Amino acid sequence: MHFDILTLFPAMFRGPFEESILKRAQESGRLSIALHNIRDYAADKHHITDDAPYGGGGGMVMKPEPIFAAVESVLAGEEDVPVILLSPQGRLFTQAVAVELSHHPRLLLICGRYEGVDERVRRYLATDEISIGDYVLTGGELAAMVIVDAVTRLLPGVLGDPGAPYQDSHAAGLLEGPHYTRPAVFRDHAVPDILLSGNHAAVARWRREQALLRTWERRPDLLAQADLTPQDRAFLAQLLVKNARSD
Ligand code: 9D3
Repeated sequence: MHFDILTLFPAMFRGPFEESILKRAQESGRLSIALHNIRDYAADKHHITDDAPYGGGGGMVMKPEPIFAAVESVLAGEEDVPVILLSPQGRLFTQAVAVELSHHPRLLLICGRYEGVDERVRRYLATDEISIGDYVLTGGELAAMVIVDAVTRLLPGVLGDPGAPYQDSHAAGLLEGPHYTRPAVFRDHAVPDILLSGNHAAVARWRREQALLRTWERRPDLLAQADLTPQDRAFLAQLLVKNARSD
């Protein structure tokens, strides 16, 4: 996967991209990231990238010319590369969107600043517009980092062993249950006996039920989309009955 990121603040990215999994993915050639400073594409003497909004009002708007020039120069006629504008008005970034994006070989991300970008960027340059959630950031840079991170871990080979438990899609769409490691008793708090029992089938069932329980308690909205077995549904039905009795 190759990412081109257009930003006024390329230095913001250096730390997150130079550690851990993103660093290793780059070293192994599975990920490459090119940071492009939008300011370098401003044609005027002062490299101005923003201007006052037409119609008045406060704040500044990012000018279209440097962003169009940057995208055209970076893509150099290459077709079918999604041009993604990060903005609070975009479609919500979810795991399904991360999976969709991971199927492209190359993505271009445009990070806005100030009150936003000139509407012509959205209408005539971007092919997609994404928000990472309903809260207000100072710009698109952190959103771009979130997308790079979530997409990269989906690329083949990036997380290593394809049979590893954390790649188990069985739990997809549910919250995870509790995890424990040594010691078996920490400050009087014991690890659940079942995990020490050696009964693998019973452990698997317990973990599944803990995941279902936690999802039901904290994110019941997720259950509607989750891939549930008849046994899962029976467990949830029994939770519902217990809950009704305790009301
Ligand atoms: C007062 C109107 N504001 C919209 C809520 C203006 C505004 C605030 C912050 C316009 C842009 C921004 C900067 N945010 C982003 O560029 C951004 C963002 C976000 O703020 N939240 C979630 N996802 C994203 S992606 C890009």
